[in-house]
Amino acid sequence: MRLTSAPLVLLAPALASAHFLMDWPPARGFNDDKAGEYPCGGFDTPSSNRTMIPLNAPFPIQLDMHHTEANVQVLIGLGNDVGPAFNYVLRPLVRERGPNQFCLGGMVVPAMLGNMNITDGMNATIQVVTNGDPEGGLYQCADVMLMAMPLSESDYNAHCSNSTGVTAEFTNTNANANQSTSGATPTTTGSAANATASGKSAAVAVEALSAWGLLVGLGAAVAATL
Ligand SMILES: *[C@@H]1O[C@H](CO)[C@@H](O)[C@H](O)[C@H]1NC(C)=O
Ligand SMILES: *[C@@H]1O[C@H](CO)[C@@H](O)[C@H](O)[C@H]1NC(C)=O
Ligand SMILES: *[C@@H]1O[C@H](CO)[C@@H](O)[C@H](O)[C@H]1NC(C)=O
Ligand SMILES: *[C@@H]1O[C@H](CO)[C@@H](O)[C@H](O)[C@H]1NC(C)=O
Ligand SMILES: *[C@@H]1O[C@H](CO)[C@@H](O)[C@H](O)[C@H]1NC(C)=O
Ligand SMILES: CC(=O)N[C@H]1CO[C@H](CO)[C@@H](O)[C@@H]1O
Ligand SMILES: [Cu+2]
Repeated sequence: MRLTSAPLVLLAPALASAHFLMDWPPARGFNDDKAGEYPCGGFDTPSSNRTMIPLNAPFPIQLDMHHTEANVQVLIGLGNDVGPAFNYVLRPLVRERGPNQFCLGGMVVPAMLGNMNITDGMNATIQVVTNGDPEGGLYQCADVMLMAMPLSESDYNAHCSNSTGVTAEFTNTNANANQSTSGATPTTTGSAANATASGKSAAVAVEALSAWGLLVGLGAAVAATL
């Protein structure tokens, strides 16, 4: 992103249709025409240059949103070349509003995902899915190495900012972001609506969902304070 930020500024009008960009961890690549191809927006080959992210400790995902609202979901696949196998949900559907910088804070890859023990140095690919223009999905992937070392506060903060007016509602719905329309009312379950109604009850409701239950609860609390 550091390398491309200057051209992005220059080309800003031309990039109005760029859907969304995954700035950190840096995406494999972005191609406006292929952004709707599952998985990874047309980039099938893992990057040889992986970004180190912490295992079992919080990290941010920094996105650059080019729509005024979007449904956002974060998936992860474990291994050196996950192909289309993004088997774990790191963050269920988030309803985001407002253009430009959007940070998904407090992301955590737990030491155990499903029945997989994640070890220091294991590789993985994180995929951010949003809804399309107006149908289908938009996809961006980042290849990472999971390290048993937390991010420093300065590293975290350097990759987590929200533009003024950007808001997010966290849900615990199972809906995939690419299955919901671009409208203001994505298809969600009753529990999703409840999750945004009260941080406290949301935390209780999602606890059974284990790995990301706490995060969703925290997220709802954050959303409630916005
Ligand atoms: C939609 O995304 C899910 C994962 O969230 C994926 O399994 C599915 O293949 C995608 N659908 C299409 C049509 O690409
Ligand atoms: C992770 O990927 C890198 C290349 O990006 C590779 O050098 C390394 O061996 C991989 N780690 C494991 C545990 O396979
Ligand atoms: C490798 O990744 C780092 C951090 O993501 C980035 O700063 C650097 O420019 C990348 N290098 C190459 C050759 O892509
Ligand atoms: C940005 O907003 C998101 C969602 O509400 C939150 O997770 C994140 O912590 C915020 N980050 C900053 C730096 O405000
Ligand atoms: C994961 O680690 C736990 C605790 O060390 C162990 O009991 C379990 O058998 C491991 N599971 C796998 C699939 O290796
Ligand atoms: C479990 C639960 O409390 N479900 C409620 C969620 O909210 C809807 C209305 O938005 C209620 O109808 C459900 O009973
Ligand atoms: Cu778009």
